[in-house]
Amino acid sequence: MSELVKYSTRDGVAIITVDNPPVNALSTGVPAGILAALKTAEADATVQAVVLAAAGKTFIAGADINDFLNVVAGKAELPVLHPLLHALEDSRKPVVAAIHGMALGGGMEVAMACHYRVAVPDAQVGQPECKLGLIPGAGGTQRLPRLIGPLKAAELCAMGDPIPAPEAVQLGAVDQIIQGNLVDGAVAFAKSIANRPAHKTRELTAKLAGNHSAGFAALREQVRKAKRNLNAPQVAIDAVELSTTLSFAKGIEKEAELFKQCLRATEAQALIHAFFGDRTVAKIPDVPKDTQAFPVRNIAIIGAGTMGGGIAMAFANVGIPVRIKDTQEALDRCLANARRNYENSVKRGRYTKEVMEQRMSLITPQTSYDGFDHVDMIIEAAYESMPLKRQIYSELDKIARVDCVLATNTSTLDINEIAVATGRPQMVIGLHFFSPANAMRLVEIVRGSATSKEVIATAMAVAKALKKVGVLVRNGFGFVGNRMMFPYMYEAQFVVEEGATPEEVDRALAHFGMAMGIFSVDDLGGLDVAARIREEQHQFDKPGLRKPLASDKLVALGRLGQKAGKGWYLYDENRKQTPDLEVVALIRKTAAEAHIPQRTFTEAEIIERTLYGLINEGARILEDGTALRAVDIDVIYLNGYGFPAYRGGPMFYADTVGLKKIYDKICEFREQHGARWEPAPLLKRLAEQGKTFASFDAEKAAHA
Ligand code: 3H9
Repeated sequence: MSELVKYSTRDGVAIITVDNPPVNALSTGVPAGILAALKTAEADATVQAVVLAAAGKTFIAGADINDFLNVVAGKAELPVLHPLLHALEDSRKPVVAAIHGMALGGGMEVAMACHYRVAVPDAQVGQPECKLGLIPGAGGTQRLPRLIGPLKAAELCAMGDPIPAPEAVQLGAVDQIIQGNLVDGAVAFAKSIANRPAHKTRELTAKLAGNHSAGFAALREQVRKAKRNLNAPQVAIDAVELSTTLSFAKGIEKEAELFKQCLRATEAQALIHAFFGDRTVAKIPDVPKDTQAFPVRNIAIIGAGTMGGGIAMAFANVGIPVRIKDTQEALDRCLANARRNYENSVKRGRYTKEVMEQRMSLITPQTSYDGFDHVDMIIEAAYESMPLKRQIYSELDKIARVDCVLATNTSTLDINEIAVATGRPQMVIGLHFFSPANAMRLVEIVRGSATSKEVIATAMAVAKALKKVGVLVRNGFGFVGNRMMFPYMYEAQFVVEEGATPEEVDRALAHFGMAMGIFSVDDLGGLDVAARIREEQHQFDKPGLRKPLASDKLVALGRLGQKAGKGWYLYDENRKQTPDLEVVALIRKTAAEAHIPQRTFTEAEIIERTLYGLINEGARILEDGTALRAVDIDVIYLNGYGFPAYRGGPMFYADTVGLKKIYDKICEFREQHGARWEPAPLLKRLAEQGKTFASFDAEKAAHA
């Protein structure tokens, strides 16, 4: 038949099997292959019914997302699935979709065009297109409401989360759960319904009846809050609502129009960039996929502070036993925090009390190194002090197995200096978790100059096992994320010293889409922590370099941020933040004493002054190889720093603005504000050549 679609028959039932690894996407050749197989089944008089199944780990996971990039680049036409879907629906022989793994997007749309859907109990179905800035584009917004009702359909299309097969049965999207072998069960099911008249989903109308306008209005509001600043989820609701007023044919036409509008918007391109970015970061040119990773079946942590405790929970959450060492007092606090955290999740219905107890039982607190000689990985999460870390590592060197991976959770210290405190620097790596480590998705994986490829492969595998995204970076102050944050944070402080308020700056950043404004971030991290780093790193020692002034004054007043109840803002006992006129007065006084001219700022100016500094540092990081690719920087900022996914990350955002425009603005800032705004050489080069950071990545990949 075709390499991508296999055909066989059994007991009068044709079995069409999509076989397009890894996820059976509807790539070129797949829809045509299914259609050809269907024709064969229809022409075969011995066939009474058809089963549409898929090989490998999943049913069809959707359209091939690469095709969309080609469409936007003008290299391909949009794939049209309707002829296949109509053929399935119009087939004279009943067609049963047999679902395992996931039926997503176009995969669910294919399944809904079949006359019946059966699934294994742990299968999931959904329309996740809005997570890519899209809406279902092959009838999903018109068939799903006919199966499960318009409001539920709109909710699924707008939220994008898949639902388990048993729930899909209750809603009417799946007809039967198959226990045991799926294809056997599907064939038996197909035989049982072979002589019954089959419904065409597009002709169903019963569930569309009634007035749903109040429900749609409420859903729009709910989605507006849950999917802040996103357009596609709202468009998905619009498209589903059309199913209640338009014929199926007209609804499909309108859906196609809306789909195309979404596809051409920056939102879709940014979210597709983020989707592939999450997967690209796993590809490390000099660490091939088949590099042997060390198994990590159990771990130990040194330090039961906020980070150590969060890391312990992250491992316990995925069933990996953890020993955690500290003083009894610190351990008691850590375990109490973990329990409180888990109890909150139980209260919210995320999991049962039994799951919580099982996770707690995986964390073993201890004040000694007992058992550290058995574990596969030791993560040191001690206070940020080089002498302390060096001492810990020299102790570990005597205890840990030779094949034990030694990871440090430092966010500022030199991995190489830590590594040489052991006789095995090749086993040492940085695992920079972000707080709260049990919840935040990002781990910067820091390779030292001696770190072995096997240890890198192990760290990447551990991040994946923790359901986090691990991004490999090189050693160097602040690695990638924090190094870029400093120019961003200081520029924000200069802007307030020139006349804006912290609230105005944070509001502009919130409107841009940042999860938190930079002053709120500074309050969360602690102004004293930032001040210590400023001191230790001699960040402003260079003569002529402008130094932020107000932050030191706040520290001197004990305004250390959230933990002190006051920093750039005031905080109540629930950590609710309010602006503080005293802070604004202090900033104005400081500026007057330093003769800093005052002015007002537009939101656009605030964004340029703050984020262009961050992007400029990103360009330096790319050029000096601290990050492997621009997309790695984007993934770091999307997953660890609250950068809005619909802008694709700072480097992707820079490409959408245009590097020439950013470069010109930075040159203008250099004229106005001096050498700290020196444009990064790579930015200059790319801007002059009319190129993008994405093209830089592509050229690098081509030469790898
Ligand atoms: C759509 O269907 C629009 C329709 O309405 C019709 C319009 C006309 N295409 O995630 P993994 C790759 S929109 C191309 O690591 P997992 C992925 O890049 C689509 N490639 O595996 C990776 O490649 P590599 C709606 C895809 O087991 C490899 O497969 N569907 C696609 O952790 C393995 O992926 C979605 O949004 C694709 N559709 O998770 C579903 N999907 O190895 C998107 C995956 O080179 N996919 N790849 O890095 C997923 O959510 C997850 O991949 C899935 C498996 C849950 C299926």
